[in-house]
Amino acid sequence: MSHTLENTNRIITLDEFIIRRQNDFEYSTGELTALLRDIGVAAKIINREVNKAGLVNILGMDGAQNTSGDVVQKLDIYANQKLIECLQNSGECAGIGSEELDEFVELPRLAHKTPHYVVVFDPLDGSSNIDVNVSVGTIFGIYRRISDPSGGITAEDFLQKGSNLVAAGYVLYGTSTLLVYTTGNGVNGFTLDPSIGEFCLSHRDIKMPKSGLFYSVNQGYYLKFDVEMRRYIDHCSDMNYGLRYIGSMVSDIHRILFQGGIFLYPNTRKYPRGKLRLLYECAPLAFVVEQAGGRAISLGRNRIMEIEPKSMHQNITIAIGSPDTVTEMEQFLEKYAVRPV
Ligand code: FBP
Repeated sequence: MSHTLENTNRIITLDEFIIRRQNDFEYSTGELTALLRDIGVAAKIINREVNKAGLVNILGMDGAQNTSGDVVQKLDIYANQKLIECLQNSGECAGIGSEELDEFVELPRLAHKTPHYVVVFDPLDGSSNIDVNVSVGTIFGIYRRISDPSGGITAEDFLQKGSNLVAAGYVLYGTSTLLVYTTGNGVNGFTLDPSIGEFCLSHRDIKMPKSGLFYSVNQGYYLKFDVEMRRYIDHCSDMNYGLRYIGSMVSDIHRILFQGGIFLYPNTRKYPRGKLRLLYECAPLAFVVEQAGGRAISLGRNRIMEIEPKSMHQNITIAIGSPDTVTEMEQFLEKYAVRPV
């Protein structure tokens, strides 16, 4: 019997899975494989620090603020640094864009390498939850660069639509640590087995429920939402949907991937264009959710994956989750909208 990935229940590590699925990629030269492995290594290092955060002096604020005005946590900085370091291992990454850095950064080139990819990431999403031991995550997206690989990277290499992503995913540092990713051929999840230090295939070909009875929004902002959003939230409670909001998008999206439902971050007075970042949070998670059968739109009713970023730290409103539940929300926007967002 040939040892295909499908008909086996032996341990399949992330590395083996990536190599065996390499031919799924359009440009399957091993470069993307090496990049995904670099991200896997960074995730293990960050996981080690997150897990012992309470024991070492890495909790709390660094005191600095990032471009979006968020107070930066020490672990944010650490995670950011580790991702940058690890993405230099294979030499396949020409540059990075991080939620924690104002501008993109060109990475030093390895002698015999011509890197064709750039990576965007939110090193530690939900960072406001770190100090209270609530799950946080790393979000990443990989684009094939547009600029000439023999030259330097440019902003256009990063300001690409989500539909240009060649791979995207997240690492969830929760009760266990999971890496979930897609290359456009379905979504698979790998659980870190600390005893062997390997991410092992644990969730094969994840498919999101078509609808769900959970909605996820910071209802504390209810009075600051537009009328159509308030009408939709009223509808959710009329329908006895359960409200679940962890306050770290990766954790909320991960729950919806398995239990269904919808996650919303609408525009508010404080965030007139929404709070979440198109490049580092919304587009990569939209790619994963769509590949699992879900939907992701802005409250302007545009498909997140089709929105062209205008700047590295562009904010966007988002409704993401089970296809039927997002469509139901969309109908509320159409019915009650008083002005296009
Ligand atoms: P960070 O990436 O800076 O952590 O911000 C994003 C985030 O924490 C999301 O993970 C979460 O969904 C949202 O902000 C929570 O925002 P709010 O506290 O306004 O509800």
